[in-house]
Amino acid sequence: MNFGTKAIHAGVEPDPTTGAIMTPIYQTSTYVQESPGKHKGYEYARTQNPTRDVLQNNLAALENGKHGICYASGLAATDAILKLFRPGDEIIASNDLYGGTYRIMVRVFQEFGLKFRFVDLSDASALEEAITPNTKMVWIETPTNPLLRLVDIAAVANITKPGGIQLVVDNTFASPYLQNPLDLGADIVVHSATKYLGGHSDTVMGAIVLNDDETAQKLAFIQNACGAVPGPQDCFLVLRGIKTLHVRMQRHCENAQKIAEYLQQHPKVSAVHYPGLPTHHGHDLAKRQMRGFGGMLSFELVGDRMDEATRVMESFEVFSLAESLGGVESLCTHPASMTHASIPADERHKNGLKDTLIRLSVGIEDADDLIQDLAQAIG
Ligand code: P1T
Repeated sequence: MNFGTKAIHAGVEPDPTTGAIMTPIYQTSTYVQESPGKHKGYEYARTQNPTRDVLQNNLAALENGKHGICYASGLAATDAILKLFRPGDEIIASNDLYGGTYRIMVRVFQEFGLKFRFVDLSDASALEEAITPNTKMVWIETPTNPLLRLVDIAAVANITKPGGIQLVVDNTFASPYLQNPLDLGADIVVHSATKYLGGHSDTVMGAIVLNDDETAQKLAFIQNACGAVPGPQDCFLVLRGIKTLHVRMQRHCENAQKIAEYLQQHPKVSAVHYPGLPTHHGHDLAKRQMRGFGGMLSFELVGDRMDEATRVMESFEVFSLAESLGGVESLCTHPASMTHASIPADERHKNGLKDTLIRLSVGIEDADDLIQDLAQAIG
């Protein structure tokens, strides 16, 4: 089955009791048993829910994986993965990554004895130097948030595989339509389903897809034992969002490419970070690893002045200034004060994230209107 057909049909069957073509929202906390232990496979809704089951199976199919497991948010999914490790275990993560991911690693799990090292993995050979006998996991985003750096998943997997190190790829920015990390050698794929999967800025959710049965069992145990499960209404919304994922992503990519090209020739713009530009350091890798360049980009203004960046962000009429990404509407974000504020300023600066960086989540409106909005805001 090809992607669009899988997005609409994989794991989805008409409702067995009524034939409803749309998966019902099983809004229930418990299930009636005929006799103690004699039931229809469902006992309590933290443990199992039919709406959630359908979504999990659909997501597994989209990522070409065996198991899909959903959580209450992207960070709840990250939390579940980090709980697979023990004090003393070392984790190497990309140095450009979502601020909340950095925060849960350093402010929560480091307190419990996990050790983290943040490395620029856009050169995969830097990883070899960072690995120690205690390294248990490598965590990458590609493209990264917010600098859109590319990491070579297959090259990293070649380094992690022989030592049995788990390779986790946060595939939120690409979505499964553009990239399937498991096919490239990753062990675990994680998503903030809040973003492109949901696609309509109306729900918060996380998802994990993987092939290994034993790790899947542990993650499903954590899902139930720790309880960070998504509600059935949210599962329905993400399932509905996924039905148009392929169509939305095509327009996100088209619009973002046009905007990146517009910004690149703008005399007041000094840098544009978008893998679809031939000048991007990872353009050739993106062509190999992804099926399109995505809807996210970031840019810098000539002069690097905060007052000028603020003026631009306040001047948008179509773009909305807000955290998050991946919805149908275009958003503008200021990473230094919003999504990445939990990373200390000196760490951000060291990694190349300037206080003046502006990030765009390019929506699926008409590209001409978006470009006109940028033109009037930048001036
Ligand atoms: O917000 P939540 O569903 O918990 O997902 C966290 C998360 C994980 N991974 C990546 C790459 C992300 O971008 C996020 C959330 N990011 C934003 C809210 C943002 O605006 O960047």
